[in-house]
Amino acid sequence: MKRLLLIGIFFLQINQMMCQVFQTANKKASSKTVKLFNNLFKALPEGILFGHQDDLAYGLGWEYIPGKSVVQDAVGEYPAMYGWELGDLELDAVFNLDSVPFNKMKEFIKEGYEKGGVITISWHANNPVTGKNAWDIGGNAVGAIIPGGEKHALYKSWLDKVANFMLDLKNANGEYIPVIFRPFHEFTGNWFWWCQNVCSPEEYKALWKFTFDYLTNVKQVHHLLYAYNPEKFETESGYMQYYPGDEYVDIMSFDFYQYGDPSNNNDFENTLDKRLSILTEVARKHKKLPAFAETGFMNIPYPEWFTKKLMKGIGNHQISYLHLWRDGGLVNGTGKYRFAPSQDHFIPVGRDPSFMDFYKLYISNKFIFEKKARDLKLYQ
Ligand code: BMA
Repeated sequence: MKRLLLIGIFFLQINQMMCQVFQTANKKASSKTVKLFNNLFKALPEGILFGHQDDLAYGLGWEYIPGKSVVQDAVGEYPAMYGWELGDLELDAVFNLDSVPFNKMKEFIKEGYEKGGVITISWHANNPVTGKNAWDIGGNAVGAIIPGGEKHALYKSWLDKVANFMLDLKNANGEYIPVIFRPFHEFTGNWFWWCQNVCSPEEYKALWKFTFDYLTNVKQVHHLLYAYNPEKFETESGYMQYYPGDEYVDIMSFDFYQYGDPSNNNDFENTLDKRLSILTEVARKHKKLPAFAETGFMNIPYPEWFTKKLMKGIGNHQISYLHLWRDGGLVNGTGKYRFAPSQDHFIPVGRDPSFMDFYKLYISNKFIFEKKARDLKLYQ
């Protein structure tokens, strides 16, 4: 009897090991979070989850219409990933920096999760030293908020608010909704107060580790997967320069946008291909999930950008997800723009010409949208 029991336990353990090959950085991660992480690995050969920022909140010419979605309007199906943004939460604001009310955001997060989708959250936090926005690079801000810095207590109070927000994200059964958290992104640029021109690798790593440890061990937030996310890089060592360590990261990603006129050069797809080669290789070595965390071509002036540039650059690289940036619609006050095709009256002649091309991406079978994401049962 005892022997049978031991054999039973042995097979149970083998089974668990087979199902959870990939360890999350947070060793106390909730079972749904561990499942999501492992299911995303399993889904790599199935295609790339398609995501869109603020998708359920607004598009060109509309905002907060229940059930409405930019991607669903374009192709008839919701995306598989929903991105949201916490900037200004640290100031106790009611709305984020793009005018999305945080209480509505929580509802949208639940809605996306209930559709079987994946949630990712970024944080354009204000500069903790100058009090200006995330794009203000003054004041050696990272040095000031890491342990020992004069604004450290302030930063902890900000993380308390981030934790409270995260701990409010529960499904209908009261379980926490897993979130891919992507703080301090694009650090290889020169436009945020955490970027390489104003923050050393040591400072950045200290910030990342403190953030992880505080949210995990002090605030007991156990439903986050952490995404490391530079913008530009040319080599593996360049990619790894600010990497805080395998124990602090779940997802390796980067951001890359199209600029200029892509009709007379192949720069975007060539660079994308090269960076994806570096990314997928380094992620494989470190047993992390590779992802393309932000992309787009503002207003899509080259209508075949999705197939001729984006898909070309992606080629056969296996990445977990691709996330298209937001459509600045009625909100924000800085003018209308879009990264996904959108049918708004402000587009002068008929439909946005990029619709057809986006539809080709949709039917290419290379991407995962709502239905397939649901079929993949990412949380089970
Ligand atoms: C940027 C722009 C800004 C926005 C920020 C945070 O890339 O879209 O308008 O405030 O992201 O969402």
